[in-house]
Amino acid sequence: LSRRSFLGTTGAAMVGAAVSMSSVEALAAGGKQGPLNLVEKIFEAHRVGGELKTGKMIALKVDQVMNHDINGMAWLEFEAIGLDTVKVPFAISFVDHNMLQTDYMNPDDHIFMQTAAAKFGAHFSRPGNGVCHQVHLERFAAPGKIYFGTDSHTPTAGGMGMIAIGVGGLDVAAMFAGMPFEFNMPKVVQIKLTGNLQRPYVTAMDVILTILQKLSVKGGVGKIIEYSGPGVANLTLTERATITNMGAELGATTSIFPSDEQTRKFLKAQGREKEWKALAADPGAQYDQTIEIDLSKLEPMIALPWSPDKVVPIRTVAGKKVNQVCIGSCTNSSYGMMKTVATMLKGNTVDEMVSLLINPGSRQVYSMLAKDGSVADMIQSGARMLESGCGPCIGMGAAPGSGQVSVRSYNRNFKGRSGTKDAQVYLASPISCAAMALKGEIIDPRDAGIKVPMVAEPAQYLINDSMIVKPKKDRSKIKIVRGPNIKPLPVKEALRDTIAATTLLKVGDNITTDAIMPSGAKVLPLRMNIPKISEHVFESVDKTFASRAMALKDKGGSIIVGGDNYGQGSSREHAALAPMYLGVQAVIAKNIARIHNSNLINFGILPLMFKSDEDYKRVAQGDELVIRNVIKNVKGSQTYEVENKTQGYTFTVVSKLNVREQEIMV
Ligand code: MIC
Ligand code: SF4
Repeated sequence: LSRRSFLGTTGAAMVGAAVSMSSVEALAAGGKQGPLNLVEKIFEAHRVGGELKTGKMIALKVDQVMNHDINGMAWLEFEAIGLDTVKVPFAISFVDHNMLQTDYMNPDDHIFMQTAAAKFGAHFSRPGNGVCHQVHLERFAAPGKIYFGTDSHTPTAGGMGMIAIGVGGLDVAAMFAGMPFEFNMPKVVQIKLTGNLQRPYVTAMDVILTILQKLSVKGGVGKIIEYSGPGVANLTLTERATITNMGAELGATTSIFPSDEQTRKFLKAQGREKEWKALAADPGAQYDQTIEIDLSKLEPMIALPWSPDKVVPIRTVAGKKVNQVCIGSCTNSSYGMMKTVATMLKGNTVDEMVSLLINPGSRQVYSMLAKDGSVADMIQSGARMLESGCGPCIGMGAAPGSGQVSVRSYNRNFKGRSGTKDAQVYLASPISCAAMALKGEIIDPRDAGIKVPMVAEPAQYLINDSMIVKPKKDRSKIKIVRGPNIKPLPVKEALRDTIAATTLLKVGDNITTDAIMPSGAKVLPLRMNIPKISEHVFESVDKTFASRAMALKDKGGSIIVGGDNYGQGSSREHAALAPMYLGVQAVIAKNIARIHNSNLINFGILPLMFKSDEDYKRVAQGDELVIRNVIKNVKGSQTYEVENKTQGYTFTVVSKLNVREQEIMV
């Protein structure tokens, strides 16, 4: 293993931890008797170590792995591991996020990604081919498989009856290298669906918005959501994918649907019927919790600014003027839904105060809409067509004006994510969005007086994989192209035995990775340039954070104090990597969101939890804290005494690292 980068410590530890785990732990033990739920079935078929038991460590063989262009770093990390080829059955890189080409930076990233994928034997989905989750669902997802990606919405593929989980880039680099994935088995929650949706006005988006209203952005933490019940059969595969996509907003590890005739129908229409198999929970399977939802009772819903769980029925907030509407993204881009929108727009005109932007999630859907005339109907109505990519969802173009109201069929509306800090971003179904674009105000689509057709998914999709570059057999002459935007990985220091650092920032509950490390057109092109991107850490919360942290970097460094669900939202590893670069030693929070927690560990920042709310309340920004015997405690009691030198008292915090994480940490 190379010692050139932080992987010298972290990567080596990851490899070591994985190898020791899979050879030491005997497979014979740890199985489960009796009826299995769907998650357990797929886990058991992939288990290479550990136990199939809630809260216990389990190691899984991985079938498919992906990264995308804002986590191109995963290739730098893979390089540092020192292998010349990926060792996982299927690997793919997508370019879909960083699509604006206003200078050399993003195109440098694209060519780096393409040549790295080619060199190491991965597939490459070219810019313009679509958003990773939509494309993966169409062309690669298959029932029963296990799939990991550097993106929190990887669970979109759970609609296909597979396990699909979002993780950090370094985890993906390890999986590119063929390592199993090890984690603590989450709880499995059953959501039992009954009844039928009141189509066309009530959609899959309204299902998941309703679930978000009930469970909140913390409701899925530490859980996998398994859908079942008589209501499932009537949901199409693409509707299921909308629901599993936004399971990420619940904080769930992933969400999954059974594989049935709907699944077969979709795969057949994609020319992949051979990949189908039926999969469902055994009768009598056990769950940690069961929630029932009657689909017939749902109505059109909307999430208010600035959290996807601030959900209310649309009719309760009707009448507010709308300035921008965005339809598409990885959440709601099925052909059927897009064609429905086109038919609503046909012969009508978008309100003169509304800018309507449409980004179909994949080139497949876009081409089909172009062929059948839907794109012309959209353009004629006054819509602005964007390319198949993330676009406005991640603030890459189309930022709303100051204080403007933007309604989107997307999955996230965190403050500032649109590119405009005070823009009021709402989330609703594509049908609700189209009605609002025409009426110029927030309106329940049932009250808009617009005909909404029922457009079914087609029996045959338009298949053309020419923008997915397959790996070549002879890769010896391929050179990885590194433009000036591709900077080497920063070096990670070893974990200190005594952390004596300043509480540089204290924040409240539900702080998102968007707040820690913003996205948007100015920041995203810096993803391969850690010193530069680090200047933007926490800029919307505290403009001086980065410079104050840099000043303390050589004087003991800093500590961040967080509330509940710290680091919720995305898989953004830069939300850990950039703080590491700025000298952050530890995060002490009430609790830390799953992917962010592992990103912190991967980049050597110690994730610690308060034992009482009182301790959280008492510690103040600016306090000097000292934590001793860190190394011993990481591998031992995982309990740490923290001396607050400024206020003169001591409190206790804990870490919850599994064996593998302990090895990575020290
Ligand atoms: C997002 O939707 O926030 C992103 C951009 O797709 C992220 C990925 C990232 O920031 O690295 C995600 O969801 O994980
Ligand atoms: Fe792209 Fe938005 Fe989907 Fe993230 S949530 S993958 S930014 S479309």
